[in-house]
Amino acid sequence: MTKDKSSYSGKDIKVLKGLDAVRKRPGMYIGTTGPRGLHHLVYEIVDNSVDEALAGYCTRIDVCLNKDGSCTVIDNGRGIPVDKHPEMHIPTLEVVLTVLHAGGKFGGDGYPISGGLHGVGVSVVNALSSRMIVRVKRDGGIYEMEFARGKTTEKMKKIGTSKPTGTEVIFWPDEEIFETVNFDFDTLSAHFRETAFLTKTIKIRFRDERGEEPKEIEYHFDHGIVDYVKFLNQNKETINKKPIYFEASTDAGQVEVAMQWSTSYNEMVIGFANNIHTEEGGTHLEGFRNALTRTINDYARKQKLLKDKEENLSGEDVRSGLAAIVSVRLHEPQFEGQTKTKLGNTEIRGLVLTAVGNGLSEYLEENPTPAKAIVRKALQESKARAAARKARDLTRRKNVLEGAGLPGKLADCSVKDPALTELYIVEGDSAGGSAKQARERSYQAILPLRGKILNVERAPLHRALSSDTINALITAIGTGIGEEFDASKARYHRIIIMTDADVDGAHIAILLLTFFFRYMPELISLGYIYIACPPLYGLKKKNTRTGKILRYLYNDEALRECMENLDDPDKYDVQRYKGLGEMDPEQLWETTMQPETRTLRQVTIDDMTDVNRVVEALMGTNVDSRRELLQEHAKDIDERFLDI
Ligand code: 0RA
Repeated sequence: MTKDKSSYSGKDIKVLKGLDAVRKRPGMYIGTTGPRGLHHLVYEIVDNSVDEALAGYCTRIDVCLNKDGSCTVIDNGRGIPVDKHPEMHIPTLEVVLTVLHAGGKFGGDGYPISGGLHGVGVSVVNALSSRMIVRVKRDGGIYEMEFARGKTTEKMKKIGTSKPTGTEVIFWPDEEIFETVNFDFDTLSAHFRETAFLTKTIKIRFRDERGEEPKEIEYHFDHGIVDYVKFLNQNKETINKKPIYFEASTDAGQVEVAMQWSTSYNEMVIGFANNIHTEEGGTHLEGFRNALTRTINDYARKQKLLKDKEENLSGEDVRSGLAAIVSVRLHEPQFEGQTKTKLGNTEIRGLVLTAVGNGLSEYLEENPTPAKAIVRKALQESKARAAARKARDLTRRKNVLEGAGLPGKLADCSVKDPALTELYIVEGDSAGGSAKQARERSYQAILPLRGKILNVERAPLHRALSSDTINALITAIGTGIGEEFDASKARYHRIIIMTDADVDGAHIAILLLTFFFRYMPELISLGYIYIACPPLYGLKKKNTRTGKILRYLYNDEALRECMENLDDPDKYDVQRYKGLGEMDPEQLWETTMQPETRTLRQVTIDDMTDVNRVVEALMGTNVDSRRELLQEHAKDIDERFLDI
């Protein structure tokens, strides 16, 4: 691509504010100082390199995790400008790295469209690094500068000459700021894969040199988001073998869409705005869904696949089994919502609506065989849904007749404000009984589940909805599911899965997580779903009548450590709890339910794609992919389940 490389100069950069603010309140800039915030540092630098790629100047990015805890990001873009800044009278490079929000992104024509993690800038990374080295190849030279905690420690100097251009950043995340400075290879790798899917021109090479054996992976996808939907559907039987793809652009921005249906029942429509995953949706997805439903119905009617008197296919019908990527790029994205991942720009709705309307109807006209298969799949879904609705209406009426909207087994709490209440989902009637006695009934509700929980990954919706357990869960939680889902109707803001600390308990927990992931994923995003951690062992003195437990131990390592530190281990007995039912209500309260002493693990979704793949592989019907995944993760399988 040929572009005028001299179009940008120091004057385009607007100066805003110092970096002390960032160190004082890091959360304001990177969300958290936990692992998520730590990884955001890497994304921020890489996103700047990606911006160079989107502007047509950069083709490869190398990321390396170094033995000394630092991270190196190298790109072959234009390089950060090194000329003297007209207002600040220091090198522009120094301005970009030491002044908050300095960057071509804010005004100026340096960039056509910028990504960036909500565009906080490389200076934020500098502020939060105990040390940073930047090398720039530009204007024929190689320039180097060094910083510590956002302050210049070595002025810019020329250290060599170079024809090729580019930027290299090495940074050491500050231990004074972050809870942990240990980068996770898998988390970063999944993010780079996503970035590479969304930016087809880019090659991202990722190395980890920290371990004995260095690890390395390279991402490059010639077909971009088309490769992405194929990846999402890799274990499934597809309906349109070749993903549908189209793109469009107007003054409002650009849109790119790829879509492919499979015979599965779930919907996987993922939206991005400037490469940022919009977890909470937004105008781009509204436009997409609207156009999709309308276009498929129009086509079905025209082809007489849908009779005149028949009702329209619903949005859920047409999206059943659909994997789609909707990626938009725009100049000034507005991010709204609880986690600032909902796109708010209204002009984007129309852009996507028109693009999908035109692109999809053209595809359907030109490809009658897959087009008809897609409509047939939606028709099937519609019939199943009608049958399920009938069944549900029946149970509803039954509930009304019985005078209660809530499941009979639910022992509800008396407080009504959901922000204060908790629902314990408990395996088995006996544990349920203990939990009912143990609980604080003002704000803790108990829902005991008897028998097997349906694996919703393998069941079509109408079957899931005829399961008593699933119905009890849905009515107790109160949000509804699918198009009726409304997070604000949640009756509890803490929903706690409490199962035995054994294999069966883990299995039940996974089935429940699968249910939440498929039917109420927003509750996971909102952080409402938790897993209770009951103790595995109780330690008590031998030959005492009271049998009082001195200590509870939650895993094998804690037990080993505890035994090593006892002066005379022979004086003690260790009791292994096989189930929640073995603890008396008081013990259950103390160890697992009392807010001051219990341990809860909040369930989070870091990467939808990976979770989706894992859930599909583990819970779906493809035996080979399940075996592969289990073998791959034989060591840490338990952790992986619980981190879904
Ligand atoms: C400010 C202005 C320009 C580029 C960059 C910063 C830039 C930052 C980073 C961070 C990592 N790699 C980067 N590459 C470039 C515009 C430069 C121009 O118009 O020539």
